[in-house]
Amino acid sequence: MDSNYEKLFKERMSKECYSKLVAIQNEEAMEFIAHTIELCDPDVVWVGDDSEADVAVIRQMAIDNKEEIPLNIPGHTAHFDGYFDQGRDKEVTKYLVPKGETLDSQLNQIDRDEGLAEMESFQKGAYRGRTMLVRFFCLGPVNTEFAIPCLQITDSAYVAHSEDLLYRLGYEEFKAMDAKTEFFKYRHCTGAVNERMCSSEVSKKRIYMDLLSNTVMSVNTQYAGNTVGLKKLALRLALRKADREGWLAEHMFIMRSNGPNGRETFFAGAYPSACGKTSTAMIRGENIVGDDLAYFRVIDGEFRGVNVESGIFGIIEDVNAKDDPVIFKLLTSPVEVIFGNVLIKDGKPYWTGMGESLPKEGINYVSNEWHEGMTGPDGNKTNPSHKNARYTVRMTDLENAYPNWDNPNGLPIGGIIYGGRDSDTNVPVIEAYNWNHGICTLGAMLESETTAATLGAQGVRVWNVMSNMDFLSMSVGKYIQNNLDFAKNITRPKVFGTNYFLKKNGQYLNGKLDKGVWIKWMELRVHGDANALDAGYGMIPEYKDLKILFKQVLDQDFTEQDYIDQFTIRIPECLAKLDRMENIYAKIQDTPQTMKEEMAAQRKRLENLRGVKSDYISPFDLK
Ligand code: SPV
Ligand code: MN
Repeated sequence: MDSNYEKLFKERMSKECYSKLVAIQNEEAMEFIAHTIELCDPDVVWVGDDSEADVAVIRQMAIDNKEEIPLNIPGHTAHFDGYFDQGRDKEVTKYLVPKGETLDSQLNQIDRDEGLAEMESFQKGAYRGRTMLVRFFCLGPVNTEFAIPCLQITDSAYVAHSEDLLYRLGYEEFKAMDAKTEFFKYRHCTGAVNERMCSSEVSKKRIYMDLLSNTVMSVNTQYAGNTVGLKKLALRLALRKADREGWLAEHMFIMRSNGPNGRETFFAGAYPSACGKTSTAMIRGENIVGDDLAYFRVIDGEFRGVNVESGIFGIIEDVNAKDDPVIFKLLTSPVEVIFGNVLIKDGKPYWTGMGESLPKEGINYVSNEWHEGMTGPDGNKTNPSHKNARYTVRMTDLENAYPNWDNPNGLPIGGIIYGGRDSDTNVPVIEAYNWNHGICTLGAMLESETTAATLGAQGVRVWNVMSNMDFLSMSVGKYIQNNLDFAKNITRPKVFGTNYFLKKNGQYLNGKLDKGVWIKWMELRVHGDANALDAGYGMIPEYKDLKILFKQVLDQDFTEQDYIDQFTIRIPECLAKLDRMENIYAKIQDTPQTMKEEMAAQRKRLENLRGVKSDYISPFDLK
């Protein structure tokens, strides 16, 4: 090792940490660590390996430094983010673009030199009086072709603790890798904090991504979507790596649906945040493989996927014993759980929709002395728990985890599902005619009404390509083309669309558990075991199959009127959606030809159907 590093490291770390560090023989990693020490100037540097003892050190550190508060149930802690730090912050999340290079104009960006200088000015000295934590993790199953090693540096034990729950440990992966192995690097600085240990310099919050060096830097934020390097920050880097190497990195869950006679069918699904992604992965009677991020590769001619993560950072609002029994049980069991931005009263966590009445005061995302009716620092009304309050748990603590969820070769994907929050256009479930039609009209035309998972107004309909729009690190056209091209010569998964949010007279038309029926119908379709009707923009279920499935899965009667209400083809709304999409894609320079053709063909089919039938077509009138 470079003797300058040796001196720098030995000065700030224990002998034990030093020997852990030098067992990793990677110059790029050492340089990144050394630069961070020089820039951020920590009092102490702590290096963790994959041992249980080190994981325990981090957990305790988060409590000792008051980033987490222990709760009554052993293993449970609560963490709070600042009032203005309750979600991913798109405004200040930017790509660093070197001079002379261009990045798609849709992407938020800043000149690389300018951005680096600004970031370094905010990170300078940010670890003074603090401990710099050096951690090694792995995206995807370790020691496989999916694996991407990641080096996380942070001064937040909460960030490192979250990563222990959410990701596979990667110290051994780093020790084993050679100098050429590509890895991702993250430097996070909490920055100035208030008395609640939350980042307080809101105006200096920044999340900058350097695609050139596979590095993400964040400062003056704690919310996991902005700081936990391996989550959404890694997804942006992984998209580029996948583009170079010919695989796919997606914002998708993976789950197993249990079909007739022990048949297993795996589905992956993309839904914008807070639109039913986790609950689809957790459908009762089925098994979860992962709930947020998936990598896909072709292995031996098969389309296979892995869960990039090993835990869940899920939305807690409305998780209750009736609707989400498995998660609810876990959240009340003595396993490791980090509650984020819930309400705490007498050591017990509370959240909206948990199925019991909430205390009228306690500690929450607003204050240590919150009470009902209190307004926030922005003058707005506050809630007991934040709408984007979350829980962090390990996959292995879920009783419905698919036993082989960590299969090193991934799992064969039978169906891909795209779903958004849509009150008036799409039917609850539809199947694309083929791969290209599915990618273009369900994935690339995905729209959703906004939620609290990102900062800003809620309920606005926004276009969100494959629910990956927030994380794209290349042009939209190229990303769609990569999806079209992926796995060209293999049997591809079927592509489906779902909509859990259809309304009539302001009321939702579907119950929360109905997705259990849609998945069974999709399972049958993957294997050609059910017929379907051509609705002009895809294939929809027949009444008789849904009637049987509603009885089988939910013991409910599905009436003809239910079928008509839910599966009426709304041609004006479908055409309006096409208008919006054609407008959007006309402005995108590299819209794939296939995309244009699929949109034009869709329009023609819908117009023909309207010509033969009417604007609103009962599914009973389709043949
Ligand atoms: C999402 O918002 O899509 C999440 C949570 O999964 S975050 O970590 O904020 O990305
Ligand atoms: Mn997500």
